[in-house]
Amino acid sequence: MSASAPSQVHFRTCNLCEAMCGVRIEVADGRITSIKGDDADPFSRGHICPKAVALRDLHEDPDRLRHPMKRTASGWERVSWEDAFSDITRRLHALQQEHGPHSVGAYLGNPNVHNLGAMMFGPGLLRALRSRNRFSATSVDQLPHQLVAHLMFGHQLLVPIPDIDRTRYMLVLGANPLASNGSLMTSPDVRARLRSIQERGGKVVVIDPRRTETANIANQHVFVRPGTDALALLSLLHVVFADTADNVRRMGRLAAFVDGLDSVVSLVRDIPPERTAPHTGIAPEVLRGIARDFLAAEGAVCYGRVGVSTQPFGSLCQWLINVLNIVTGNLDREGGALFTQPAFDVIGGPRALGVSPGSHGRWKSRVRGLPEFSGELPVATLAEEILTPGDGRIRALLTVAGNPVLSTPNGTQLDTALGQLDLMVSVDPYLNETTRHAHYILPPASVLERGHYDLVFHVLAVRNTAKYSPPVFTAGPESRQDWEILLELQHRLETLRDGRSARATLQYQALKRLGPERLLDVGLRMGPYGSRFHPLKKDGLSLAKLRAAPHGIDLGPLKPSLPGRLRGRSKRIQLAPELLVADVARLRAAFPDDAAPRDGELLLIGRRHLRDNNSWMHNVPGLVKGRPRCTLLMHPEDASRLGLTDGSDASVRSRVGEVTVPVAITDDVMPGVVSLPHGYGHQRAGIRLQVAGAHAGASINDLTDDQALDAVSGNAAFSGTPVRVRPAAPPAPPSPSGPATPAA
Ligand SMILES: Nc1nc2c(c(=O)[nH]1)N[C@H]1C(S)=C(S)[C@@H](COP(=O)(O)OP(=O)(O)OC[C@H]3O[C@@H](n4cnc5c(=O)[nH]c(N)nc54)[C@H](O)[C@@H]3O)O[C@H]1N2
Ligand SMILES: Nc1nc2c(c(=O)[nH]1)N[C@H]1C(S)=C(S)[C@@H](COP(=O)(O)OP(=O)(O)OC[C@H]3O[C@@H](n4cnc5c(=O)[nH]c(N)nc54)[C@H](O)[C@@H]3O)O[C@H]1N2
Ligand code: SF4
Ligand SMILES: [Mo]
Repeated sequence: MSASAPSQVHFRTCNLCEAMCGVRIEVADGRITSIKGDDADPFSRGHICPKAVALRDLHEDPDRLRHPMKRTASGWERVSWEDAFSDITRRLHALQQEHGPHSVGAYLGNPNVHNLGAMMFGPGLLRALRSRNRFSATSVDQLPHQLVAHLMFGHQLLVPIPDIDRTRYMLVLGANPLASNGSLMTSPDVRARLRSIQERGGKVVVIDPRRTETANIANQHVFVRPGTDALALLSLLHVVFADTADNVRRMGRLAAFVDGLDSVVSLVRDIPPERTAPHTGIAPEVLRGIARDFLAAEGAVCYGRVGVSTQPFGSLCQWLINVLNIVTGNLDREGGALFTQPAFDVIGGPRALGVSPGSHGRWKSRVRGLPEFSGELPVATLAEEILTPGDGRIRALLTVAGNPVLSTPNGTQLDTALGQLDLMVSVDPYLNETTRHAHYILPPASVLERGHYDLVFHVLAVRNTAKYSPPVFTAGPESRQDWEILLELQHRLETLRDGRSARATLQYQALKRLGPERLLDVGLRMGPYGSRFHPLKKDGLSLAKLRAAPHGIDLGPLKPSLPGRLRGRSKRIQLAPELLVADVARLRAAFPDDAAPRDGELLLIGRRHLRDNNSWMHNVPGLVKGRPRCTLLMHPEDASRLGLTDGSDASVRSRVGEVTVPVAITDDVMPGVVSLPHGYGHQRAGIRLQVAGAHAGASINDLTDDQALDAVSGNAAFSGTPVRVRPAAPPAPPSPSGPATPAA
């Protein structure tokens, strides 16, 4: 027997979801032999979910692309980085010369936010494109949170974070952290954290059209008709204000820097729970009970996520949730909702290393006139911007870590549109439903071959911590990091446009040498805990300090920070931004008092499973094994009315499309509601995902409607898509007289 090399142990943060779990990775002979939770991580304390081991599977996946690929008439061919970069930038430049800067669009997907290098170098490339046609997964996700934070607190990332570890009452709308592991609430081992609310005598209440995994461990679950949460929140506020206490006093110290209380009070005066109950399905006494408990708790917080953002009144929901926390004195208070103080401060730190405070409506999309937010347009309009002829049409598209064919509304239409581009370039490790349309795919090095620090999720975490993860493996000489690809494209585009200048070349070379790590070091040193290059502050945080603490550093619980942390000119909280107040009229018009229910129509909602991650982890065998999960959940009453049995195939039809999926009958969904997970639909031809292809499922976004938006923000309104469901036609029996001949 030959002796094998001793194994090495690496500590790291898992970057697959927002929870930032510490992992302990053992490597022997260049291969991963184990991945476990890191017990010494001060934040996650050993917790991981089943996806952590996928870090190895993703790294080793034979389908993961390892060199640049070019699509040719005879199929995909390997090309050199040099040939790819030069041909791509030459063609992009030529298109922009001929058709203007906006003829090139860009779509940035979710994994960018989990990638230090992409976060730091993406903005440079986008600037170099000079295009107004920038899109991202933000507008199928948290756009309302950012718009509302921008309008109320003066910065798009000033998102109040639930103080889950100290609260005594947590009201959850449209989030299922037991499956998602928490979102805009980075909280590893969220189950334990929710349990401890209950252990200290507090309550967890979930409002959701489905009795979810989270609802199952909550003290109370309340069904709500999809898309009506804004009405419920208005009525909740009505009850709060009808309480005898003084409205100003109730806000406590916040009253000194809050503007607009009176407009909110008068807005909800005629919206008692009795008036909204017929729409929401929530009994008035239930809502009154919630208001009572919320007011009585020593520290209460209302938290709403994807289910209340991706709906027609997403911005109203996120606004009213903040309003509820503020008017009950629970913002900026222990046990309520607080702002973080991250070590790398993209909000309050140096401008050059920061994220802009946000902007709204500086320009509109060409076809539908949808407003820009912070330099981006709603992705629901991407397909029509490609398909609609005329000046300013998108002719070339760059996608970076995105799969919009499966993740954006009316994916079928986008699928068609992508096929009509003059040039499409995808920075992505997989040949999938989206990238199959690319002319070039540029695959980055694997996640374990790069250093990691969560620039974004520390901003959104329930506790202040900091951790740097060095690479586990060294990337080969032939591979490129995401940031290197983005920087190279940027530099070449700028050179083609502006000519070769000594200054630009120096800047490019300097950035290339610095890389994300050195920039991170600068940000940490300049940050609130940093050493600031000051000799007397040498104990402060720096990259070296983080390297010396491989499990991460605890910086303590969230602390009150207002009004100092507010941004914007007024440095005051805007409780009643005009844009949002005005949208209440649209809400009221959508739900008139005498509305009659629509016959036979069901409302479609999504769902997540612990073992999924949007569209891109179905190629990991360990995560897709077991019973198929892409099923249509349906209440027994609806199933029997429609003649559907458990496990039978149903055809689901919406305004934009039709899919066939097996039905799973359960009273976990409310009558009138059906649920399908997103991220499936891997049956499309030409993808290179062997495992996912064998677990194809159907894409919910072949049903969701690109015209259904939150009108204020332009966010996709997935929740509550009207659908009709019927038994799928059984496959035609084979004809007894051989193959059928076409009818004459
Ligand atoms: N396992 C896993 N984890 C993930 C992901 C994943 O795909 N899989 N994705 C990651 C990403 S990108 C994100 S953004 C987060 C999202 O994190 P969460 O927001 O927690 O996501 P979901 O589990 O989809 O929870 C949304 C809930 O909203 C409910 N809902 C739908 N419509 C309505 C409505 O009209 N009103 C109300 N009140 N509820 C409604 C749904 O039933 C569902 O329970 O998860 C992240 N983590
Ligand atoms: N109906 C419905 N639709 C939804 C949702 C829903 O709840 N319901 N949720 C929405 C939400 S919250 C989100 S965030 C979006 C996600 O939307 P997208 O970001 O468009 O989709 P993902 O499925 O996350 O695809 C990620 C892509 O990034 C690639 N990738 C993974 N890691 C890396 C990397 O390190 N570098 C690079 N360059 N590429 C990488 C993967 O191969 C994949 O192609 O989907 C949205 N779509
Ligand atoms: S919960 Fe999220 S961060 Fe933690 S191990 Fe699972 S995927 Fe990774
Ligand atoms: Mo997301």
